[in-house]
Amino acid sequence: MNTPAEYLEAMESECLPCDKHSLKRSIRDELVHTVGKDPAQATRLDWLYAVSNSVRKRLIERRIFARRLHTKADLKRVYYLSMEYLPGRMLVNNLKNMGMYEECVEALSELGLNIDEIAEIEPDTALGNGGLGRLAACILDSMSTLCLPGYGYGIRYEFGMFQQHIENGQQVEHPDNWLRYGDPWEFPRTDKIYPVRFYGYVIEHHGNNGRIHYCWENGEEVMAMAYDMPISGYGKDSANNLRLWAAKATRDFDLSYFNEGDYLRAVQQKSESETISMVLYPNDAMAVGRELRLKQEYFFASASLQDILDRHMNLLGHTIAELPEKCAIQLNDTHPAIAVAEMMRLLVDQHAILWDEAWRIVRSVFNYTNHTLMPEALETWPVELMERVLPRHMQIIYRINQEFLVEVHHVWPGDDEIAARLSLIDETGTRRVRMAHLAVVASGRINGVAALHTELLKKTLFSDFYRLWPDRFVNITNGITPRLWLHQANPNLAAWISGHIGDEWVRDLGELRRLVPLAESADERAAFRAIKRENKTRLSVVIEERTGIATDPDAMFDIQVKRIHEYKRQLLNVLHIVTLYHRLRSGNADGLHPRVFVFAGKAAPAYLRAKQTIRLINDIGDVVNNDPAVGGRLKVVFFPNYDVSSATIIMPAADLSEQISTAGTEASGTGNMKLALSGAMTLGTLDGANIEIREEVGEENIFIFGMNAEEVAARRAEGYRPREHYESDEELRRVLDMIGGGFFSPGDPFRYRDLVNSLLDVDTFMLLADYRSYVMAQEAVDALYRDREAWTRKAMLNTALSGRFSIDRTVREYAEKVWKIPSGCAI
Ligand code: 26Q
Repeated sequence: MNTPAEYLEAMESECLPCDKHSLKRSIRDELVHTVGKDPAQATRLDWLYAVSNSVRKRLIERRIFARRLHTKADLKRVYYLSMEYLPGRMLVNNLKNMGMYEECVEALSELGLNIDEIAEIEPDTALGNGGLGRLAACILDSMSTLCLPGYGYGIRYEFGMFQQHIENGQQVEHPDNWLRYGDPWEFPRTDKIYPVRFYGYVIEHHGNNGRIHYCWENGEEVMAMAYDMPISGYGKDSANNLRLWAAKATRDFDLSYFNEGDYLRAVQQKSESETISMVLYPNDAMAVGRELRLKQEYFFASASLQDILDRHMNLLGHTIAELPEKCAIQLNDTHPAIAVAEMMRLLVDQHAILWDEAWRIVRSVFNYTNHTLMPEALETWPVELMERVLPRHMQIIYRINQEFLVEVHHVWPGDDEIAARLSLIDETGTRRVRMAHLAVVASGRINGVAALHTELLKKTLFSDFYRLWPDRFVNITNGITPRLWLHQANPNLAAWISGHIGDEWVRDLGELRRLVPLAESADERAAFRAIKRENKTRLSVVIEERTGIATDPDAMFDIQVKRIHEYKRQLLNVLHIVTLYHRLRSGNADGLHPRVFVFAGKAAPAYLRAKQTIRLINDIGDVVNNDPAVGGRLKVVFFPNYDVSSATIIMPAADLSEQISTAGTEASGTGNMKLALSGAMTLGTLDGANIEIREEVGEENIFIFGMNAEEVAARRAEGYRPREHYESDEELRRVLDMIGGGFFSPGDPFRYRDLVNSLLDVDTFMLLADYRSYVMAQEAVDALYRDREAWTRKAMLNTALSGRFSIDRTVREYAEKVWKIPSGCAI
């Protein structure tokens, strides 16, 4: 098996067939022999497992072949280290990627089954919070599709992102017990198991070569065991691997207690060590600095690096000196940044590499993607905590810092201020390790996730580093996978597109540009509208099932779906809704086209302001949706438990995409791309990737409002006084008075008073400053929507001109600018 052709031939002859008959036989066989059920008595869940197992067998074959090919060609491996992955459901994704979907539909139908009814009971794999985790899943999809040898590493959380229930209008969190019935997509690897140590102390041994050896001793050991999930690519018979670590108690530990005859203590110890991989932290200022979180980060970083080195040396037979040539590691934000110190420890303490040589290797292997500028989201760890949990790493960080500050001193002699700003240790207040600085000093490339974001990184957060090492900073604008977000989520639009331009677009999204001329055809506009209407009908049905609210698919669907956060300004959207409501009640909005406002998103459990926003949306919905004066022209929906699978229903149904963060706060956004690709018009600020969406679709095909990032900074600098807007804008005053005065919470009139007061007094994210501009942009939206043909034309151009936001373009840029590997498909 030397050439790609031979590879494909070998696959053909050795792998399970994927035709309808073989699948049908396989599904029935799995049902009986693996699930252990009589077809006459099997439940939907039984069938789901039978089908998933049949697909899994074919998927692992692809993985085995792809791995052989990568090994044979001795390619440079890419390791993506992320604490989060949000792939969602696997079955249909794998079937469609592997080109077996139709065959499976038919096989199931011959068994008297409907694929949709089976697929919809699969739980989402929701091991992430939001954009960062979904991006990681899109990147894995792309690396498999482009046949790049990419490995994902992460944590197999027993409980993923919490399930959001809405009770009395309020968010209630429930545990996400996604492994309850077992995960048919994972392969437990009982032989891939590594020890990870915490606590203890460091002993110095003076060797006779004059070198000091550091031994980290005592403390606690936990084992990290691998679970592999093969990741299918589209078409090309390729698959990569996502390796997730689960914590298991060490046998030694149990034994020592057993020996002391303390059986219960031994069992308790076991469950304590296994809590490390128990639960995903919701992104939450509260979680920053928590000991268990630090342990999760180190557990995952250490296991991944031990595995990477094991593969590099023992499986592939390379030397440590060959690391830079044979592997690239990508840090998804600072969450895995402790890996930098861990790699130094493994190289220096375990493999006896000299410090300088080890540091040179680290610097040419690691890269770091930053996803936020917000100070409260930047990870820092108290030195005291780090010293206790990871004593050797703290020493290593001190040494890295010492040598780094010498370098700084050479460039800016005597400038103590710049040294203090750049230091890995923040000495203001209780001393803390700045994980972003650790990631920056160790990385060959540091990237932001959209053009504006990267510019702001260079100008603000990392400005001193940028002066020091300008060439290390690059921009790589995010993208989304067209496989999930168009091919699978929007089958009708996908079929319409393929009917016109063939189906290469699934692999090469730039092809969509060929649809541009169709926007000028009235018939095609009608076809496009019909598809959108079907998608809206599909969403309406689900909304009614989950909320009891009836919505009209002929209304404009105005959508804001994303985590609930002050900077994303769901409240600005709320202010507009109340403005319309007030206008309708006072007879000043007669021409308004009916609208359905859909919100969805989770609030971090301890983020009270975000939870209150959810409650306010629901309170407003209760009033507006039932007010006869509104006559059904406005509907306000809070769609519960937003996750990847509900996003696949919501995105295709959008007319208007709300991307209204305060300029300079949203690193990129990726929902904005999913919505534009689905033919929604964006209403947004000049923030994150909205700016690049405007460049692609043209400024006449997007609604932009509000201050830009420079104006926001200038307003902040001159002293922002939100109350002036309240005083000068009568309509805004009415709206805020209604909310603050209890109009939407008559039984509890003070419920939103603090919220409104904080807008009047502080308004960190400048909602009031952008309010009037937003309302005017909304008027332009309404006017355009009433011109159906003009709207549809622009919506179609949004789809046609979104090709740049394919994750494949993103991954190719990483391959070229960061990982330094060719991105052509080897198969
Ligand atoms: C940190 C410390 C302790 C506990 C949790 C966390 C934590 C977890 C997740 C902090 C942040 C996150 C997630 C961040 C995130 O999703 N960022 C988004 O990343 C997207 C992909 O680049 C961007 O498009 C979004 O703009 C950005 O907000």
